[in-house]
Amino acid sequence: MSSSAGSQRSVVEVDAVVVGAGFAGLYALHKLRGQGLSVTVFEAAPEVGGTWYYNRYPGARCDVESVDYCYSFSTELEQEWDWSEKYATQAEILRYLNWVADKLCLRDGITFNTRVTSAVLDEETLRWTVTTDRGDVVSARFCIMATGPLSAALTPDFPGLDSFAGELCHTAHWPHETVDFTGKRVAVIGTGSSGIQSIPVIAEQAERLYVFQRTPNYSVPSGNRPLSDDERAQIKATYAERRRLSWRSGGGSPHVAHPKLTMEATPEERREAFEKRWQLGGVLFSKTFSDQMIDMEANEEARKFYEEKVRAVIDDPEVADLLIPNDHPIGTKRICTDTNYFQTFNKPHVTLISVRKTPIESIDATGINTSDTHYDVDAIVLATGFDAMTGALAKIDIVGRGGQKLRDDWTDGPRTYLGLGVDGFPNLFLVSGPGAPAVLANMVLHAEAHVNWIADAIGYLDAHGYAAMEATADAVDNWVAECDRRAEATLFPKANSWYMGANVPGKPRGFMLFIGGFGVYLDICNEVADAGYKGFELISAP
Ligand code: NA7
Repeated sequence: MSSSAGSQRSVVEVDAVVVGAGFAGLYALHKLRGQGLSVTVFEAAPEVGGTWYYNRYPGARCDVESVDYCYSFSTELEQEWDWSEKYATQAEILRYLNWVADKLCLRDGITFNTRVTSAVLDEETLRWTVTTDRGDVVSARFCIMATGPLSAALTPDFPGLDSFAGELCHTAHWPHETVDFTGKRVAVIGTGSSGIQSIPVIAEQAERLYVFQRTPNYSVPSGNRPLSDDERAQIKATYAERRRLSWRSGGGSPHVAHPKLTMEATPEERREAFEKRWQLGGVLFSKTFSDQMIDMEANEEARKFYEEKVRAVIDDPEVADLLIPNDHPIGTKRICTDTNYFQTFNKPHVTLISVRKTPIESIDATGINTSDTHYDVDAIVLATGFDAMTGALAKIDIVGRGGQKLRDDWTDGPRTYLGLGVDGFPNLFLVSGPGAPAVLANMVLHAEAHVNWIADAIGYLDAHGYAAMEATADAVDNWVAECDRRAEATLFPKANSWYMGANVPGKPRGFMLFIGGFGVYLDICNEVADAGYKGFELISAP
C-alpha cells in the first residue's frame, strides 16, 4: 500500500478495494492477500459479519445446514470449528466469522465503521477512486463489491411511521441491546423468512402479538436439533465428499433429488419422498423432485402435500385459510424454514391480521391503523425484507466509462455478465451479483467460487501483461437473455417475489438470478476462464 499527497486529501493506493466484510469480503481479503496484492476492505459496521452482524432478531438462523454454510477453502477451518446445531443461529455464525477473522489475521486489512459512498473510474489510468463517508480516498486497480444481495433493508413508507412513540425495530437492523417484549403488546409486520423465524420467539415473551400478513408464505419445519459428537466426527471424516457433491449440485449443498420425476413416481413413492424430505426439514422441500419448479402438475403435488401438513397443525380452519398461500406455486418464493410457526397462531394471545383484507393505512404514536381497527401496541417489528440483489449497490455512486452510473445503467433491471462483470466498468467485480445463482445457492460456497474466479482472472491479467478486463456489451446482452430464457422455462416468474424485484415499489420486474443450477453455472464460469476470459475485453496498460 502506498500513499500520495493529493491536492486536499491524501490518496492511498492499493491493488484492490473490497466493499463489505461478510463471508465474501473476508474471503476476498484472505485470497487476494495470499496472491500478493495489497487490499483494503471497507465495512460500514463496527465488526465483521455483514448480514450476520445486522440480522440479530430473535430466532435468526441460517436456513442452510451449518456444516454446509461455512468456508470450504481451508481443511483446517473445517476440522477445527464445531457447529452445535443442524441450523446455526445468527450468534453462532457471527462467532464463527470472528474466529475466522482472528485466525487468518484479517482485521488489520479492514476499515470498520466506514461506508463506501462512491467508486469512480479514471478512464486514463483505468483505476478506481473509492471514497467513504469518513473522508477516505483510495485509488485501486480493482474494485470488488462484496456488498451482499440481502443487505439493503426495506422499510415501507407507512404514513406516520416516524410518529410511533413505542419501540420500533427492523429485523435487518436489530438493536444490539437485548430487546425484551415481556408484558408488551407487539406488532410484527411481514411474514417472510425473518417474520416466520421471529414470530414464535416473540410470541413466547409478548403479552399480545399481532401479526400483519400481506402474502402468506410457504414454510417447512426445520427439524433443527443439536449435532452430536458422533455426527460431527462423521461429517468431518467425509467433508471432502460432502463438498464435492455441493460444488456439483443445483444449490450448493449435498442434496440429491429423487431419481424419478414427480409424476413418474407412484402415488406411494411420491408421498414417501415428500414425507422423507419433510422430516429432513426446510427449504430443500422444493427440490424433493427435480421437476417441481418447472412443471405445474408436479408442483401442485408438492403443494397439496404441504397444505395437508400445515392444516393439520392449525386449530382454526379460517386462520389456516389465511396462512396457506394460494397465489404462487410452492418454492417460487424461497420456502421459509421455521420452528413452530403455524402452531404459534393457536395461542390465544396471537392474532393474525390480513392486510390484504384490511390494509395498514397509517401508524400513529400508539399503534397501527388498518382500514377497520386501531391496534394499540408498545412495539412494532418490521420484518419487511430487503431491496434484494441491487439495493446495496444502488446506494453507492459507481461511475464507469463516460461518467455512466451503474444505478442509471440498471434502471430497467440489472445487466451483468455472469453476475461478475458489467460493460463500461473495467476491473469492477461483483460478488454474488444479479445474473449469478447467488441467493439460490449456498452463499458461502458461491462467494468462494466468485472470489476464486476473480483472483484467477487477476492472476491471468498479470501473467499476460494486461491492465484490465471488461465485460463486453454483447456478452452482457447475451447473458441477460440467457438468464431470462432459463427463468421463463421455470415457474419462478409466477410469483411476486424479491427474486423478481416485485417487493420494492417501482422496481423493474424481472428474474434477477441465473436459475440453471450452481454446478452448471460454475462450469460456464470455468469455460469462460479457460477460453481466455471469453466475453471480456482484455485491455493493455494505458
Ligand atoms: P421477505 O422474504 O422479503 O419478507 C418481507 C415480508 O414483509 C413479506 O411478508 C412482505 O409481504 C412483507 N411486507 C413488505 N412490505 C410490506 C408492506 N408495505 N405491508 C405489509 N407487508 C409488507 O424478507 P425477509 O427478511 O423475511 O427474508 C429475506 C430473505 O432473507 C429470505 O428469503 C432468506 O433467504 C433470508 P409480501 O410477501 O411482499 O406481500
